[in-house]
Amino acid sequence: MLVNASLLQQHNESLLATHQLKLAANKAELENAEKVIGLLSDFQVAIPSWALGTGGTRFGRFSGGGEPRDLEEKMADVALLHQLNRSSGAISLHIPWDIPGNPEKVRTLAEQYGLRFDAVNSNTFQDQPGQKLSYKFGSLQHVDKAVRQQAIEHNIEVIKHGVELGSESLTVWLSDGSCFPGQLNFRKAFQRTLEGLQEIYAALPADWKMFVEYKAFEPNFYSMTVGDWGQSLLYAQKLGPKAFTLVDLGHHLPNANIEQIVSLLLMEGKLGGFHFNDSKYGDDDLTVGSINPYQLFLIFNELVEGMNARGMNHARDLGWMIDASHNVKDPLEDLLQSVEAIKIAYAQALLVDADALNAAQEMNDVVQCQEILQNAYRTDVRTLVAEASLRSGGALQPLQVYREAKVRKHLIRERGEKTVATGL
Ligand SMILES: [Mn+2]
Repeated sequence: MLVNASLLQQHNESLLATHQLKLAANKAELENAEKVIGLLSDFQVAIPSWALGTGGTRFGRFSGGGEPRDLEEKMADVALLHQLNRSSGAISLHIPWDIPGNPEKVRTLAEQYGLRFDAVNSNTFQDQPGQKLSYKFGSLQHVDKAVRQQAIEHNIEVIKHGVELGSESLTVWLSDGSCFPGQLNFRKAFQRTLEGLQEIYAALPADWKMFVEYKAFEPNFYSMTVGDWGQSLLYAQKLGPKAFTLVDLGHHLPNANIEQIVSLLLMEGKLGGFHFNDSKYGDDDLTVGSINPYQLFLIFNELVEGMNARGMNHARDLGWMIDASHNVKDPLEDLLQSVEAIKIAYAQALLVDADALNAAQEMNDVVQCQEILQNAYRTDVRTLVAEASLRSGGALQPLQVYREAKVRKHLIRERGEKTVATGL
């Protein structure tokens, strides 16, 4: 469902006077306010299909009601988010959970909603019903060539689905690894995985990218075969120019300096994409910016600095996506919060005075460096984010409209109390 246009308009009108006062104050204080608003309007964050339903833990899953039951309903949910914030104009599919039955129909629907298809995601971390061979001991790393071949074929199948929908990238996340010392020969596991990735890479269309996502631990707890950015970069370098590292914020060991990782990957031209979420302990899949918004800002600061250094287009040259799914919030409300947090951090990073920071760094003026960063971080940019949404036809306060329109109540009436959106 989409929100009634007149309700959206009423909402914006009711907040407009106060909004304009705040905007005038922002513009008086920030000389690049207009530029920031323009960049925010261009910025789009892809929504993963699996975040539209309530996530679970290995202990249980509590359905929220009104969750999308199929791909069309998932697209409808993303279209609603995009209607409200004008920044969620892309959807990332998971195969086999979201195999498009009728690609042509799905494409037409996406066009009607103004959505495009972001990276398609393969799945060799689960056994599917009727699957011939098991991934219990890994997929591309497996000691049995037949299992490796099955995983390669699945990834090529995923590319085909993506091509049908107009997607331009494949994200490969492997759960491969080992749970106990001695279980695996690290070198053989790496080589087998590389060979598999090479076959998948060879099946990529000319204008496609492959994102190699890493993760420090879980589901394997002793070693992961793509365990950190060094290993991912090694694969990406060996694969070729269409292969890139994908950084998922939750896939690091505690206290890792993710902003430094981002900076160096950008320097090497090997940062391909991003999965946003937040965490306190591990891969917690919590709402972006809910635990450590300063870290998110520092990451964006390096992204902006690094992209500018390479003359990259902020909105188009990297894949931006949310990857979170948990179990206590309305997933759509959570996604509105996530996108808002991303735009806030991005806007704050755009406020960093790069020349002044560079000058302070060259003078070893450590205090001034911190002042410059924190001055940007402590600026309230919410009005700039709201203005970008308003100018693009969205809501000044997307979450508020979502609640005023009683979206979840309508969705439950339409789809029922107990529906399941993900394949977990
Ligand atoms: Mn991820």
